[in-house]
Amino acid sequence: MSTIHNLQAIEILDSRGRPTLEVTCELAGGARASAQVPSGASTGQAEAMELRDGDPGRHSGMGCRKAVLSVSVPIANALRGQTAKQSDVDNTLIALDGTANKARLGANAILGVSIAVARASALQRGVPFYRYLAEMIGHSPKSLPRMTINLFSGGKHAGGQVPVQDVLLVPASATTIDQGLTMVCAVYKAAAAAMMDNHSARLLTADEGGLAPPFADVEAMLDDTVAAIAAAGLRPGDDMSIAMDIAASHFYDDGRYLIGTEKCTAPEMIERIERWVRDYPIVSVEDPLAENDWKHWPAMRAALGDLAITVGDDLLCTNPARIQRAIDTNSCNALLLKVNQIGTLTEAAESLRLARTAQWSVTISARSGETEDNWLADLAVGWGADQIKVGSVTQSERLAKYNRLMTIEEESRLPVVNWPQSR
Ligand code: 2PG
Ligand code: MG
Repeated sequence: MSTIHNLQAIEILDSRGRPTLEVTCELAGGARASAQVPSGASTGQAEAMELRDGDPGRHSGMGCRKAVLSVSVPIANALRGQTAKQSDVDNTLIALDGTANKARLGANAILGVSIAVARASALQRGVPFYRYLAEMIGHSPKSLPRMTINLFSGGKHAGGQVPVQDVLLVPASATTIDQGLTMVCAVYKAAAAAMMDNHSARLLTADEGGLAPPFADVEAMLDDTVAAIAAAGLRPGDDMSIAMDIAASHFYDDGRYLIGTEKCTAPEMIERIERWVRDYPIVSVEDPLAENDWKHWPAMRAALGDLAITVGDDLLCTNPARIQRAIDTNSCNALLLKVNQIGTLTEAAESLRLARTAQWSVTISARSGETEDNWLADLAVGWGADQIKVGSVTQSERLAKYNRLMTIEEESRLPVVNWPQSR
């Protein structure tokens, strides 16, 4: 295995026009690879901390020059000459940072290094990145993930015109990535064409490219989804199912969920979501309750039963301790895995392992602030994700991942994982 020769970083801009990092790793063997770092908006409280400059005169304090320095000075000094074995590299990063939430060196700096080192190692070995990532966890990829693709957005990604953050399409009957994307593009076009008729609105899109008209309520969002599926000539529930990211932490206040003008208790919220799942072909519900409402998650999970998977995002923050708590309390049965919530590939792999031990489903997810980098597609294939969540089909920072999936499909000939059962 090669040793690390150098690490450096530059500040670049993400899909929201906010600074982020591109980290480059050079191995002594000659391989040189870069990785760009994503950033969330609807972040969980337990997420690892990005290091931002805090200088109000530059990018409203969001600059990443301090994180760039973290890479080029302390991290580069600590890793230079060390072998590029991923667990050793990541453990050095964790020890060097020394905080529980990566606040000193910055989770953004640490993630960039973790991925850049892995990518350079794959290049050095001459193996596709997804195969290298698979080997890292002792996995042999047998399938491609099923896509969950944003159609409509609200919440923090769209100015809060409806509380629920995302309604996503799941091309259930597609047997290939190419077919799934073709189906989703048809539904997206049908929904876009209906914007003016239904909402007297021009095409307004949210951070991840989802359409964001001024829906009267969440039911209208779901009705429009089913109508767009049908308008594209597809069968709701058979060809195209629905996933939701409720992102409930972001409309939870003082023990109540604020849905429009109503202030719901947790049991009322559970009842409402169960009704949505019964009334619409919904197969996956993410963050139906707030991240610290642990008391009510088991009842939520029980209410969804086998109808839809109960996915923890803000609840879990890809954090092994929180995942273990959710397993012990039967609070959910699916993990949303975002590497930057925890910081390194090695820690995220531990989260994946825990989820798999509990026989959970796993969705590997992008962030609302993304870059044109495509490593997420390799990660989702390499780590055998059941689902991948990237955003919509109209922006290049999203399409970079879908296009990479198509390339992997072409070269690997792997089938798309068989999920969900139609309903
Ligand atoms: C989420 C993600 C992606 P963010 O909530 O699942 O949609 O959003 O990156 O803003 O946390
Ligand atoms: Mg989420």
